[in-house]
Amino acid sequence: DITYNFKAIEKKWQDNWLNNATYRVSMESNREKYYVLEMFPYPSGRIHMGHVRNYSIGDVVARYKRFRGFNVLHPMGWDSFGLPAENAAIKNATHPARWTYDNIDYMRNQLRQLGLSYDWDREIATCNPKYYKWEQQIFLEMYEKGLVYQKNTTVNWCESCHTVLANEQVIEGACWRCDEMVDAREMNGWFFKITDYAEELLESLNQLGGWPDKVVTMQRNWIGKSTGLQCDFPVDGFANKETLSIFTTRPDTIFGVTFMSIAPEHPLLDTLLKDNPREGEVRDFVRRIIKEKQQQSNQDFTEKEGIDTGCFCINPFNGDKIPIFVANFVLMAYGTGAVMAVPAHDQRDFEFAKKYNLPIKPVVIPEDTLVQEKEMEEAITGRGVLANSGSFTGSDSEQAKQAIIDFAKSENIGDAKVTYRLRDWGISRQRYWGAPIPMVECDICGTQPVPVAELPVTLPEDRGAQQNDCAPLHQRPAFYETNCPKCNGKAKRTTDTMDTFVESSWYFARYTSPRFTESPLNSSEASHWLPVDQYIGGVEHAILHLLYSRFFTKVLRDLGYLNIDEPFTNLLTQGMVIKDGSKMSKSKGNVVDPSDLISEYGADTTRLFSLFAAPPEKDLEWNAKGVEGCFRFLNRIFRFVQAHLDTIKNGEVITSNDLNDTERELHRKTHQTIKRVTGNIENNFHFNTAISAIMELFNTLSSLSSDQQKDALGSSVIREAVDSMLILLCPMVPHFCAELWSTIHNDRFIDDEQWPSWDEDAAKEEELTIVIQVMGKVRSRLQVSPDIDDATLEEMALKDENALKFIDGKAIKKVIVVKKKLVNIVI
Ligand code: ANZ
Ligand code: ZN
Repeated sequence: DITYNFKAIEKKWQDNWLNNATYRVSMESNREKYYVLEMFPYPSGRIHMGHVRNYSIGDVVARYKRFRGFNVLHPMGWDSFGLPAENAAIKNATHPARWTYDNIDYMRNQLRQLGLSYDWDREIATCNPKYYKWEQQIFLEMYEKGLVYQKNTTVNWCESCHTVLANEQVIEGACWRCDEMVDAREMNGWFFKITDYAEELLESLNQLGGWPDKVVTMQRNWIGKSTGLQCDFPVDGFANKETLSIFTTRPDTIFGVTFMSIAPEHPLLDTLLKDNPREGEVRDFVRRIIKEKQQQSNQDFTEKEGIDTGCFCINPFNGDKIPIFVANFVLMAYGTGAVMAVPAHDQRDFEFAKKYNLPIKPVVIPEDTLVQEKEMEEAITGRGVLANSGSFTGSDSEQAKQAIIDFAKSENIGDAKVTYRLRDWGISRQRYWGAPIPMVECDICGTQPVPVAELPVTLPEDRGAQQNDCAPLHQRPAFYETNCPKCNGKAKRTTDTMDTFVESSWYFARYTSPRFTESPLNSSEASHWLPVDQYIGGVEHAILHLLYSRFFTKVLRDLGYLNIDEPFTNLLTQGMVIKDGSKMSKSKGNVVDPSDLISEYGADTTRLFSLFAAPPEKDLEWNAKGVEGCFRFLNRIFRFVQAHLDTIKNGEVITSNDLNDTERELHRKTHQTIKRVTGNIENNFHFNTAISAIMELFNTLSSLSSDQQKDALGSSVIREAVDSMLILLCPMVPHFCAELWSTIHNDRFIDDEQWPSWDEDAAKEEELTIVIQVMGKVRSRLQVSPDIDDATLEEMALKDENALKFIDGKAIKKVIVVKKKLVNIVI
């Protein structure tokens, strides 16, 4: 059959791979392991082009590494808890599980139609009790270790998703899922103590040389480590020696403090307002600010405001008496909730001082300039020499930082202090479709963990109708009514479920022993396969999922399950798929359904296009012509192979160097292409340039084999070119290559072959010798590549030292170039 029947070919090979479990792996192998993983999908209903791109990239890596002799683990599964299932179920009056599993069946089929080389025996769905049972056990083991706790606190609330969100899930004030602005609410919830790992999460970012710098920087900033001084300022005129503790990163400016700013929620405020004539006014202000904070999602944009409490405290360094303000920009949850304000050197304090007419006192003078208060138009934030700073006057501000910390320490009023911006991870969600938190509340015994032997705590079959302001499980007595594990009396289960990001924080580890029934992880499998050598996914998880997974890896290590510090050695963050200049999405109405592409052109063309149109880290612009072009390319190869089948089959391995010029040209091109493609994949996954190189090879092959003017191509070089081309292309278009390979090689599997290697000598460009004449006399020679153009050749000749000697500064009248032979300079 001479036409490229992609439908039949793709079906044939997909069945073959499935029936032979071609991509099943076990650690019982003497080949080196390689673990490649793409971020698993949420089963939303259908595969979109972003998935196609992500999974095609991963599949190229997996297939390439197999050809290189690795034992490749390449699993797939479903991040299947989450809100869409619940919302769809409410809307269509079905069960979230029904909706989810139907979607999984549909999407699994779509993935199979793409010919992705997964070990399907390892498939997991996180909404399956066989998965979340282990998550509940991990939760309990973390609880035992003090890494899980419960507290009442201000949380981020998304009204449209009707649930609490972690700080990482609030992106510029809005919900990560639905883009709705979030509010602040006081609520009880469960937290993972990720802050216990703040320092290690920061420190081991240094091990992640295989991650994009951008992602590492984002995580570093998110963790936000600050080193400085915590110092006590005594409150003036209070009998009980009350002090205000501040945190500053600029101890060198401590002599320039002219007021104090404290958070509206500061616990000392009650004491300060006692018998205080300003009490009413201050309380009104505090009430208003707290309310505004709850409504205003992005605090950065609010106007800086404050109010004088009428109280003072004393600067322990110079005895200055300074007013205490309550200010809307001071966060209770950061540092100590109190700030020593230095308007001369902090812009925010500067603006505040201008607004409320407070003194500005410069104490760090840059270089030799003399700063006068009335000249200052903004804060001076750089380093300099200390002024007006007691015994520290005259010292360099950077050195003064440590000296002032040491002094505070010796006087017992302060100490060096490290602060992190990172907050603990709030994991309670007021939703149904998630893993139940395995805790019970007993009136007598208090909060009690569910015994491990009773796991899993499963969801009730029926979700029930949505009632406002109430978690669905809270309305299901059959679920929450239970007995206390300690006293056996009546008790209530926790009715919140876990954040779905908990499931995705350890799924990559569960893939190493997905059916293990004794504990969350089989340590010997986990230590064999982990870390993931190459992880691939969207950059939108730069903090979220990638931070949580790093945290879980360290926790699982400390619980004795893992022996690694970091989960993902290399990370590739792929760009978006865009159409008409914006992200392809349902809401924009610009989606191209991969299924349509697959039925019109086949999976191989779909994959080829998504790899060819852009390097992986860049955005991929949809282009219908590009798809057509990829389809034509495959058709041309297909026809070529069919037309030359006998020649190719007869070709023998090239042994001698006895090739004619045409043969040498193709032989060289083949080896150059192997070298380029291998380099493109190994160095930076630039599959687009790899594919271009293969296209060039094919063009050379087809033009040389039809060029009547040239020496005839022997079958061996043709066979070498075709064989190499098929293996090089196989990671991208696997069905196509498997089919042609088996046609050429009498039913052999291309999967059993090895990646071709190149011969440096064969790949070397042949050089031409060009004679340079000046006034018809040979004066010099040049070694150049055969595809050099005349203009470049002329330029090179005119710069040649020997030629210049004979030109001797005379005017050049004419330059004659004889193609590939000679340049004559007429003076
Ligand atoms: C005095 C000072 C002088 C400050 C100066 C800065 C510049 P980072 O680096 O982000 O950690 N600060 C401390 N606690 C705060 C809170 N709860 N809410 C708002 N601001 C707070 O920021 C640390 C600096 O932010 C601290 O250093 C403090 O202001 C302020 F020329 O102290 B600084
Ligand atoms: Zn939301």
